[in-house]
Amino acid sequence: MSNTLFDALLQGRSTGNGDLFIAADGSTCMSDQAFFDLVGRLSTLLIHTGVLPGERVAVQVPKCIEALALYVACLRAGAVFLPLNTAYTESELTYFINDAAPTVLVVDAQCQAMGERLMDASRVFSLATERGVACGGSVLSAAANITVIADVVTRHGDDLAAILYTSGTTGRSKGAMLTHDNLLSNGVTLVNAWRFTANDVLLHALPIFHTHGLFVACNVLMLSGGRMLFQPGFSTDAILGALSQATTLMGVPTFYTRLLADQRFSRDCVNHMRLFVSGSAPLLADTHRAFEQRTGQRILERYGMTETNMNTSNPYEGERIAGTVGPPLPGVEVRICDAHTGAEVAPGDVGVLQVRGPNVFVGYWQMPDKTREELLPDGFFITGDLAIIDEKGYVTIVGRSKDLIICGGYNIYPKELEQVIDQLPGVSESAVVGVPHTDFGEAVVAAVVAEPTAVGRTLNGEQIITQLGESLARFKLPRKVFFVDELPRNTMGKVQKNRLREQWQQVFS
Ligand code: MCA
Ligand code: AMP
Repeated sequence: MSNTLFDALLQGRSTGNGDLFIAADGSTCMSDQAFFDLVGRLSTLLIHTGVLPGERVAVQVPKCIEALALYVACLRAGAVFLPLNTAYTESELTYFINDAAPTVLVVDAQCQAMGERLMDASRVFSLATERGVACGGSVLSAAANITVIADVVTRHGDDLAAILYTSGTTGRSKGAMLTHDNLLSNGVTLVNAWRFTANDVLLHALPIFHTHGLFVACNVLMLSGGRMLFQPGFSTDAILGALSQATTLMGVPTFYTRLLADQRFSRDCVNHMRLFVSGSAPLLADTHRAFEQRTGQRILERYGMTETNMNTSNPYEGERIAGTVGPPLPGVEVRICDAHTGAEVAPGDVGVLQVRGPNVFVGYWQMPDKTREELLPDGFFITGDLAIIDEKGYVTIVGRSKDLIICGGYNIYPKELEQVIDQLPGVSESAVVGVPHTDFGEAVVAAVVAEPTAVGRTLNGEQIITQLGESLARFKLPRKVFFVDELPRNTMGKVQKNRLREQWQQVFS
């Protein structure tokens, strides 16, 4: 029996060094053996509940070791793991459940009733946590005394391992289908590129429902046989408290700006650290330089997407150039093309970045048209990011051809918000843009045109934000709402979002 990704993650463990994880409070550890016993029990529970190979298991639970075990258990059971942002509301979840039709749903114990509104109660399990440590829930009690099915379900490289939803410019989220080979090839590439070994300890403070925290961080550490210090989320105090036990940290740029904002964060804190990785959003060259000045270490910035995993990375050895995302990773090809004609642009010119390699996903779940639009017949994927490549092969992301806001590493598609805002009583139309924000990089601002009768009477910004919060995750909500008489439009009638961005450039600085 062979199971491509599961076997590889396990193999790495056989050279491990005893303790696989340490939970946030520093006292809860789980050994390799205990982790994989748990994975065996959870995968057996999934199979007993009726999960067949290729079926989806949706998971919306707070970060903890057991949540990670659920991911590996899905692989072992031949299932397709479908992680969901813990901030998603019931309305957002309804879409994912209807679209992906999972066989099992695992929710936060506090959301059991919501889970049962979405799916048959016999297929809904819960997981309870306290400060990042699991403390109960039906998924653990049901798996506690189960006799583990010894055989691992066979899965080949081209079988699906996971579906991760990523929002789209049309406002409808798309499920990116990732195979065992996609995830394994990228994981192995990163282990080698970033020199991960069994001696590494990763300080893990990212969420584990996205590519960065789940695949980049956890797959790499499992494959290399290293250990992780799992923290439930980012807290400067907790990071400073645990840094001395770590060798590496992976984060979004906000992690680094927050650390730099704290005077306790000094060269002494990081003497023993061998690597700081940044990604998911642009790291300002200023932050890169300030970090080096303060610590003597150069952050390694890399670039990826949910659909492609990691594409480019500054080198481990060699020059890490601030403001660039480095050359393509081994096995990954990149090219820069004209947004309209698709033809390759002249060297050094700006265009849309396209990527090809074993890391690139196989398509969007049940969206063949979208897949054809973005995944070309020759295997290149259109990222929607605007980039240039210099003569040394380093890629610089200079903008986006897609209407996307990245706030603290979370992606927000304006269209999704505009559709909800436009439905609110008293709203005529709206436009949502991202503007610079010192902490989050970008933040969401909404321009709203009120119906003439509604101004000042039925509509105000706070109310709009509250109403949006009923159906949208909190991280997507506008930080400010501005009322305008009309939206700026070009001669074609298209809203000129750049003018709105310019107008509110300074609101958060
Ligand atoms: C929290 N809030 C946010 C965000 N995070 N609002 C907008 N954007 C955010 N990113 C809201 C909360 O809902 C809450 O609002 C308030 O801000 C709490 O603020 P704070 O305590 O400062 O936030 P935090 O809990 O410290 O979180 C900030 C964070 C976090 C640490 C930057 O957002 C984070 O971990 N981001 C990482 C995201 C990530 O993993 N991205 C990778 C995607 P209220 O009080 O109103 O509820 S994968 C990817 O992009 C690709 C593939 C790649 O290349 O990696
Ligand atoms: P996601 O949709 O969550 O997969 O986010 C992918 C997007 O994040 C990419 O298309 C880029 O726009 C952005 N991104 C990821 N890493 C970087 C980076 N290092 N610099 C700039 N943008 C990045």
